[in-house]
Amino acid sequence: MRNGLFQRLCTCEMIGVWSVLVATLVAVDVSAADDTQRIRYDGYTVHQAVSSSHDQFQKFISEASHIPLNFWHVPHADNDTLDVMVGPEALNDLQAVFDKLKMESKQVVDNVESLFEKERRSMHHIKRRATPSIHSYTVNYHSYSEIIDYLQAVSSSRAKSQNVHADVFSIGKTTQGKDQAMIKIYRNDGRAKPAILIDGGIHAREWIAPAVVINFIYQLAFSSDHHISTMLGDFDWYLMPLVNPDGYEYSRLRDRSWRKTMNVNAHSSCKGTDANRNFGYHWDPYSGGSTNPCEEVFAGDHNFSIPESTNLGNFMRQHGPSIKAYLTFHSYGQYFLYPYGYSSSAVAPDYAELASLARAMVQPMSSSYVIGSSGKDLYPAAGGSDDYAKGACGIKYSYTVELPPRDSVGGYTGFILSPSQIPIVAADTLTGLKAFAIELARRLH
Ligand code: 0X9
Ligand code: ZN
Repeated sequence: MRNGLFQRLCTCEMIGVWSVLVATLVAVDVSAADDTQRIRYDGYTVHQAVSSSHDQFQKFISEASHIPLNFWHVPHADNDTLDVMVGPEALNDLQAVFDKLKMESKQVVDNVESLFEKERRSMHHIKRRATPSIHSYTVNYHSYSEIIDYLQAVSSSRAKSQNVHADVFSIGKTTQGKDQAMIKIYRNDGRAKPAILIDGGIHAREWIAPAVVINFIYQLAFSSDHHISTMLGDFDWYLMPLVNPDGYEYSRLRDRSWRKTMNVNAHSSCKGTDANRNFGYHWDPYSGGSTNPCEEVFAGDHNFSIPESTNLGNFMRQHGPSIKAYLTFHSYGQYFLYPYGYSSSAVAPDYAELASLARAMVQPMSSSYVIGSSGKDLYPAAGGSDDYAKGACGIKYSYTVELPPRDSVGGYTGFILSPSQIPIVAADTLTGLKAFAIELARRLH
């Protein structure tokens, strides 16, 4: 990582339907992780219980409202699991609620701090060179500043090529002043093309999502595979690895289980908003969200109350007519969700087309995904970016992809995934993305 506090990264031209936009990106340097300031989870455990129905889950929420819990996974369907982290002092209270509601449960992590430590160790084992190769960014988790360096390196390396271009620009700044960096990868062959928008990292702790987007950027920019060439012939690609860099840095350096953004909330000492409850299409904090700033799913005081969702929403609205598909990567559980998520009765009229395109993507992949309509087949949550893309911006094919694992893999659980898994998950997702783009191009022709 470079040391300068503020680093001017690039001035790059955005070429396209919106004429010329000049943007500068500023990388805010973050100090190396200081373990004394890290929130520790010694003795914390994660429990997995089966939730038979939405009703039972709601009962659980109300019975457990007095217990300090951190939800790693909320059930997305009937008989799905509920993964919840609890501190040692509240363990008996949690067990009592499980018993009262007759919910079967098992302990899946016996010491959360050891799991986090194991992840940190596995990241350090990967050698870093003084001058990292562009490829080296694809095999580990990286800081915000390194991700900006990576995008810049991809862009300048592509600038030497006449064929494929990669323009880096900022769609706006976060609460803490970091740039929300986007890279547009495209082949300039004189034809206006439809676009596909992909993002990751709306939720801070879901590190595999930015890592998968970073890998996909690498493939699009450098692979000589003929499918990639077709994908660049058919579409322009907008890729944003990190929608929520403030939260991501906080989860890297201070609290590994952090989900939200980092904004200060009025009349509360609790920071942050769940950016995926804050988009302005049928925004409703009472549908899968919360009005309490201390909750992980705090939806904000009103829709678009934070810059992270506002900037992305503005981008989607401005480019909605050219963007034909939007994929937002989250983790975990291996779900492929399409709108609408805001209520259990809202189903997109063209849901069958969305479901069949999702099936086309998942079919050649080795991981199996559950495909469904967020609110109806699964559990409702309003204010998602997927709903906004479709409902407000007219982006027909809009999806939330919950990446692996389903629950645990190789002793890692949930959003703690060894860096050795990054290339595996990324390669499988790439297989799906190729199928997705081929099928989408066929439908658009
Ligand atoms: O709850 C979410 O925001 C997503 N799941 S996660 O475990 N990554 O937090 C699912 C969002 C699905 N889409 C909508 N409800 N609109
Ligand atoms: Zn998420």
